[in-house]
Amino acid sequence: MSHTLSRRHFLTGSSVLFASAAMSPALFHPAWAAGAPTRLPIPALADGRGGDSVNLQIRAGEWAFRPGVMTPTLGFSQNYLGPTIRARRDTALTLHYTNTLDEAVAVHGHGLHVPGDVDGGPQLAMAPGEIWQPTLEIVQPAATCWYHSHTHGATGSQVYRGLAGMIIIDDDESDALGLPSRYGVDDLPVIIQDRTFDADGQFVYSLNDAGDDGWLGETVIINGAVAPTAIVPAGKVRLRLLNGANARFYILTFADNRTFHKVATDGGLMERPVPMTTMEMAPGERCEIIVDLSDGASAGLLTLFEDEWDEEGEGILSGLMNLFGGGDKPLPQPTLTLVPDPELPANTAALPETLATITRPAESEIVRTRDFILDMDHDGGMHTGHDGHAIQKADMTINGAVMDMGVINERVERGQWERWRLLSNQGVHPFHVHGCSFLIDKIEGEAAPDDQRGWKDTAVLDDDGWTEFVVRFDHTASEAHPYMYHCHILEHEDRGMMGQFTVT
Ligand SMILES: [Cu+2]
Repeated sequence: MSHTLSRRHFLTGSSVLFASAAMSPALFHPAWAAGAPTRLPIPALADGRGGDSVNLQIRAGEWAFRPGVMTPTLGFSQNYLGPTIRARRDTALTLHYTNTLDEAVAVHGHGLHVPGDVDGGPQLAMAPGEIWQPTLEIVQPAATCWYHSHTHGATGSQVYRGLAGMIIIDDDESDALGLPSRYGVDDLPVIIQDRTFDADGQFVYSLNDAGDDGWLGETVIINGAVAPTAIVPAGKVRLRLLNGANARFYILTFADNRTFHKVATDGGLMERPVPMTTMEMAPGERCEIIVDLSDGASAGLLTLFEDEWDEEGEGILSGLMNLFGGGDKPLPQPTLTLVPDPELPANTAALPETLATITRPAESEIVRTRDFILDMDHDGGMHTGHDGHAIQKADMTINGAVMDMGVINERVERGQWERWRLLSNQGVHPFHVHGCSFLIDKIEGEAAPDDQRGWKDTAVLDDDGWTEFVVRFDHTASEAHPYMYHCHILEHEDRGMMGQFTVT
C-alpha cells in the first residue's frame, strides 16, 4: 500500500507537542561523536550586479559529507552545489555556463521572471563541452531564488549529485528595511537536502527504484554538511531557507519551540512578518525567516518529516539522520544549530511592521481559468516519447498527458491575470510554474493562510480539494523556448508530470 504524503496529516498533526518533548541538547548525531563540529558551509558569493558575467563551470568533483569520506559529486565551479549568485533589480545578470560533464545539462533559474529563451528549460540543454551565456534582465522585487538542473529526464539525478545553487536578488525597498543582510554572518543561505549513502560513502540514487513519493534520502544535509553549526551574532539572524530536496517535505521547527518570523515566500517579502513556531516546506519552496538569538541561547533547527503513519492515518514525525545507513532511528537532532557569539556586532532592531505592498487583482481583472489535474496512474507500462525513446514508469501525468518536448500544452496571453486551479488524484504535489510569481487565493476552498499570502512560484496541492492561484505573465515564451509547469518532486517531473506553455 502506498503511503503517499497527504497534507492533512501535517495540518492536523501534533508537531508542536512533539517539538516540546524533551530533546537531546546534543549538537551532533552519535555517529559524529568522534568528529569535530562541522561548520555550516557558506557558498561563495558570485556578484553579478556590476555587469561582469558570472562563470559557472558545470563539473564533477568530490565532497566530504563526513570527514575523510569522499563522495563523487557535481557542482557549479565548486565540488558540490554552486556559488550564491547576487543580483539586483533593474540590473542585467549575465551567466556563463560551461558544461564540462559528459552528459547534457540544462540549468533553470527557478523563480526568475525572465523570458523563455533564457529561462533554462530542457530545450536549452548544453551538450557536453557546450557553453551557454544568457543575459537576464532582473526586473522583479528582492527575493531568494535558485538555479538547478532541469535536464529532460535527468533532473532528479543531477540535482541529487549537486547541481543546485542559490540566487539572491536585492532591491532598494528591501535594503531600506534594516533586515539582517550580512551574507554568511547574519544572513545565511540554508539549502536543505537529503541523501542516501552506501557503506563507502557514495550516493545511492535510482529514478526507477523511487517509490510513489519520489526519492527520499536517509540523511539530511544543510549546504552539503551533516548537522553543522553556524556561529552568529546574538541578535536577529535571517535564514534563507530553500527546500532543495528531490522529494521530501520538511516540517521546520526549533528544538526549544521558539517563535520565529517568516518574512518572505518564494517570490519575495510578504506584507508583514508572520510569527510561527512550525512551518512546512515543499521541494522547490523558499522561505526567509528571522530568528532572534538575543537571549544568547543556541537554537537548534529541526527538519522533521512524516515517513510513517499510524492506524488512524496520522503521520508519525521523525527527523532521521541515519548517516551512512544507521540502524534504529535516533531521536530527531537539530540539523542546523545556530550558536550566538556575543562578541559579534548584532542586528537588534525591531522588525518592521510592514515589509512590502502586495496588490491582488480584482475578480473582474481575471480573464480566464485553467484547470490542472495531476494523476498517478500506476499503469506501470512503458511510454514512448515523441523522439522515440522509451520513458519508463511514465505514470505521472498532468491533464492526462506526460511531458513531451514536442507538444505545447497551454498557450497563455501575456499581461493578463488568470486563475489556475490545481487538483491531485493521489498524494501531495508541489506545483511549480516558470517565468512568474503567483498569489495563492484558496486552498481546499479556504483563503490561503497568512504565511502563504506572499508571492509564490511553487504551490502545494493535494487530493482533498482544489488549490487556486492567480497569475500573470509579463514576459514571453515561444514554442521553441516554452515555459514549464511541473511537479517539483523531481522523480515525478522526470517521469512526466510536467507540461509546456507559451506566452505571447
Ligand atoms: Cu508530484
